[in-house]
Amino acid sequence: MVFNITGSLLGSINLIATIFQLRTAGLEWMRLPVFVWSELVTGFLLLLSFPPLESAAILQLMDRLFGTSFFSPDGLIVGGRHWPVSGGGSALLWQHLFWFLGHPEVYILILPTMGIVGEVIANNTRKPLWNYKWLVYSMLAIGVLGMLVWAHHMYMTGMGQGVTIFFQFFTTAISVPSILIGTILLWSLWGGSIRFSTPMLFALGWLPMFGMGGLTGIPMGWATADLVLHDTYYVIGHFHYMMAPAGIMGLFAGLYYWFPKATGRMMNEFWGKVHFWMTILFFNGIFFPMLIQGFAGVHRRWYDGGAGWQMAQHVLWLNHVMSISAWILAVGQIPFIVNFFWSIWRGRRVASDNPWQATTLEWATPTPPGHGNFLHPVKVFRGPYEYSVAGAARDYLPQWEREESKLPDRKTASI
Ligand SMILES: [Cu+2]
Repeated sequence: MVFNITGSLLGSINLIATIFQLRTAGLEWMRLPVFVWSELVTGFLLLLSFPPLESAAILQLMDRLFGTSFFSPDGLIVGGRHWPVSGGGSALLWQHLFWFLGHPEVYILILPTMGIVGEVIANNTRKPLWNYKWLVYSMLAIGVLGMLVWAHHMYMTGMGQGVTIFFQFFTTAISVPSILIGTILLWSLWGGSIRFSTPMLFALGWLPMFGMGGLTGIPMGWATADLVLHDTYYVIGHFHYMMAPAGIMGLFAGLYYWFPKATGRMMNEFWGKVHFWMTILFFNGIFFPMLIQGFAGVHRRWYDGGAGWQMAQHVLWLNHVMSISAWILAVGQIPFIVNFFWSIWRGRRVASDNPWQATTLEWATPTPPGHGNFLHPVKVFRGPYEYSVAGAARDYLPQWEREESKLPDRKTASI
């Protein structure tokens, strides 16, 4: 805990110092790329949600080793014997502390991918993100609301109607910024001259996967629907759509996008596309059938996968679909692994420090970036996504270049 608090303090001081440093370099809040925003919100969620879990883990360790009973109730029988402690603890307290990490953790994993997808979409549509500011506000709103919804995992614990209503309300509320983010990123495609590069394919794949993950979550945010769906494969399907197809598609988008900056070489586009199609198709082959099985009532903790249950018989064949999809998905990662390592040493060298003709600051660094990142101090002159500015010589105006567009007032291209 002491380490946590010290770490948090040092982290905050570092963050504030960095922000001051950035302001003197001309970087205003609304000039930050969305990926930086997403990492900022993620950083705060990490600071706020991990210490409670770690504290809870220490308390649990004390229950196990030193005879305390933070989480052990009265009359607990383990292995046929009474638990040899005083009791009086609450098992539900453990569940609360776990989900106080567990829910924000979901946003910790998905928020950075929202940022990555924003970067990749702006770069590959060659136009500013539509409603950049509302994308930022939505991510901030998710950061705040994400701390207030943890007990929607616990409707079945009998925690009472008042508490349930609180968590239903905020769970429903958090779908608003989430849907806004999906909509903003989707509408940013409108009217763009789209480059279907590998990172862009993964970013485009992220959109429907994030949609599936988000929309399938809404019914479970309501206690009445959750009575039916709780602990079924529907939950597993929903959760994995968010964490695996959406989370991992976003991760790959970022990996293919920043690979040339990190290594100085391009990854192979053809094998990147093979990897994309294998991944998106077979991800769905695994997780979509789970939603169907969940509606049929297949329980997540049946040891036999449903074989011994009458109500599961007509959806049992989907287990094979999922298993086969999982194997093909694994095979589909081979092109990526080979491409990744082959490209590190043998890939085509990048022609410039900015091979995607991007606008954000990381592309002003040498390739690969050395110690201290920038060779010279950089100054920021404009918003993060000044693509296709009318009157400009090229279809992108990097943040660090002084050249002004001929349009009168185009300080933030994002409104
Ligand atoms: Cu949750």
